[in-house]
Amino acid sequence: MKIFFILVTILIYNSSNLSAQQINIPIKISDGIDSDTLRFGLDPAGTDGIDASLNEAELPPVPPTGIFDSRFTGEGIGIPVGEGLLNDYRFGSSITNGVKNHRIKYKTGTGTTIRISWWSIPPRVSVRLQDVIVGFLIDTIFTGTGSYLITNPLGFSALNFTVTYNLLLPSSINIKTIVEGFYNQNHNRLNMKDTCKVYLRQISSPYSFVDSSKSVIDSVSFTGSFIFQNAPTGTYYIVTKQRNCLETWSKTGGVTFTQGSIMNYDFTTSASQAFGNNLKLKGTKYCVYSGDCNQDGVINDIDRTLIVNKLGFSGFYPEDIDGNRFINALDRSVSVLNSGKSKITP
Ligand SMILES: [Ca+2]
Ligand SMILES: [Ca+2]
Ligand SMILES: [Ca+2]
Repeated sequence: MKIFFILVTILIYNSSNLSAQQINIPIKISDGIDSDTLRFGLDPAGTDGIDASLNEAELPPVPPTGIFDSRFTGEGIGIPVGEGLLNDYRFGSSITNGVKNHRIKYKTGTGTTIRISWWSIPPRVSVRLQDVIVGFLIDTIFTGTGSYLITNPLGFSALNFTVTYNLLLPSSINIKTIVEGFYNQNHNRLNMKDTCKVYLRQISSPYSFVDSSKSVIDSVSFTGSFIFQNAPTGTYYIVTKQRNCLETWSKTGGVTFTQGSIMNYDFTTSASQAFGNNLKLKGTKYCVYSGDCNQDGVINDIDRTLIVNKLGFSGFYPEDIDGNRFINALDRSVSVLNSGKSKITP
């Protein structure tokens, strides 16, 4: 008897381990007399179908009139779960951003109304309940803790149950970078603030884009905060692009990126902070090369011609290499000095 008890305990322990879904949210459906607990959520092993490993099992057919029942169904939404499920987990994880379409159906036993209750919907998850007829006769969004009463469960015997997950927290990198031409050594500041675009790229060929962000580089701190909404944790190259500078890649091998955290990267401390040491020392700061007015990745005669054609212009132009809002021989001279330089990529 004792051995049997231990065996059962182990079996229960193992099966609860098996069903450790990453996101597992209960709701209760009750007709006031009888009730069921239904569960939904996400797991990397989850599919739209029946996932036995996640404790999903097809229910028997809906019982006859007079017997309470509630379940997730795939009817009408193209989800292949047969007669339906008490547990309906889908593919995803604790960092998923996305929408999952479920449908619930229910019938009263001896009760006359249906109450749906929830008490542990996690932050950044919401559920929209809608009637399946037109979608606005019942249309309510629930989060956190609460309940919803359906007074006419014969008229509304099924509801669309749309779950929105916003679990991927934004990540940010404070990037310090100096545009050579804008940098005023005497005052240790930039002549102007300017927008910088940053791309995260894979560290192996073909170095695909992972995410991008845009921010303004402060003229005193030389830093901008770049928010990334999509990139998962990994190792990436940080690639900067600015108005008239060479595209510049971060150091060889890439940079560790931790999703949901605040990180820092400094291009100004040494040449090797850029791939191929593609930075220029100005005073004590390593700067990105200025002069690529047409942003083709190389500084050459074409850029110089663009500057010459705008000599005497005032305003905000990519040909204004030093950022003083005026185009003259000084702008041209920076481009000439950097002639022949090009972006260096893995
Ligand atoms: Ca499933
Ligand atoms: Ca160019
Ligand atoms: Ca200028």
